[in-house]
Amino acid sequence: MYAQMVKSTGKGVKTREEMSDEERAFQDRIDEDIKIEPRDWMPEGYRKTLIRQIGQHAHSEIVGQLPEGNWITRAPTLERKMILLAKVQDEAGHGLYLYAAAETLGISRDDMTEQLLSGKMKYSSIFNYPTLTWADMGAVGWLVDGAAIMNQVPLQRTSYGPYSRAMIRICKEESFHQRQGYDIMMKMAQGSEAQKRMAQDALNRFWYPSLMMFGPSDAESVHSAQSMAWKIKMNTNDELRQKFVDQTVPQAEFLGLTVPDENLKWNEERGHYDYSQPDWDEFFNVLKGNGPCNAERLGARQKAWNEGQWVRDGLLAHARKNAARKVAAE
Ligand code: BYC
Repeated sequence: MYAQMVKSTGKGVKTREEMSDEERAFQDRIDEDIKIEPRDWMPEGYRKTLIRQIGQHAHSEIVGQLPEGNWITRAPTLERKMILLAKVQDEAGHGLYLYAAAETLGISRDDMTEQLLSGKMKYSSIFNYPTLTWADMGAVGWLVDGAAIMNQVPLQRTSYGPYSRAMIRICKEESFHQRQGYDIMMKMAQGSEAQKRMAQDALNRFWYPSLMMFGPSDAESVHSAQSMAWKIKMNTNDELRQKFVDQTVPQAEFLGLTVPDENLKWNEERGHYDYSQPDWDEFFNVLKGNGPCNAERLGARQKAWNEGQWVRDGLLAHARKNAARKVAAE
């Protein structure tokens, strides 16, 4: 299984002969699907890769509240407002589970936040696009949460115990998120001509950025081979992207909307849709900080961080006082 994975996904992964005894024993546990727990020995690269991926994922959940939070005050009905509010609160909870999972690897939440704000750590490219109309709330729930679930369901089986357990809880809530998004799209697509146009416009703008969420093509992916050998990732980026296209196209057809891709066609031989790749130059440019909303998103996180300083100071003072009292009592 391991040898097969390395062969199929390629580069940069040590062969069994190149591994130390500890690394070989670790790889054996991974191959036998035994979960790795925080106190277990792990290669430094495994720890670092997990911090990078879980941290990026946690930041995405938190930054991901911003484009939807933007619409809470403008939701069209009280019911829609309550649903959206609950969804955005769920994202905050997901961020917390994931920060807690990353903390078991020896990094603090404060360190991760500082790395986000300095640009050292990333968050998902998708959240650098604006949400311009109410139909975008539908498109985000349907496509963005849909892509997130496609990526996250396999991660429930990831090799690191705390990450895997966080993903199980998160996935339960994500499927509700996806459904509420699709429900908004249904209402819009069955509504007036103007509403239909808004739904189509939202699909047009979110389709390719959603495909980018799965990361660069397998040929360009830096981390996939090693991450798959360690079962930090369970699928390649292209595998999941294809799965997402196959699942989503019939949903768009059901809505009576058109996926903005002239090359989209069912390929009988492959048993999959053929589809156009997103503009990868745009993707890498967004990653460099040049997307439409990068500055706004990081500005909002920086503001929240600055404004929360007094809370962190207060908590620290309280903890210090308690510790001093404990020492005095001993
Ligand atoms: N955005 O070697 P690769 C959600 C970076 S949804 C930004 O393939 P990897 C939510 C990558 O970090 C989203 N950066 O990387 C939904 C690497 O750069 P560095 C969160 C990206 O890690 C609704 C470089 O490109 N989900 O939370 O093997 C509402 C090369 O890529 C992106 C997750 O984070 C991107 N889209 O694979 C609210 C899922 N793609 O770090 C919230 C967990 C790639 O070397 N993460 N990069 O500088 C993963 O599964 C993997 O990290 C990825 C990328 C598939 C995303």
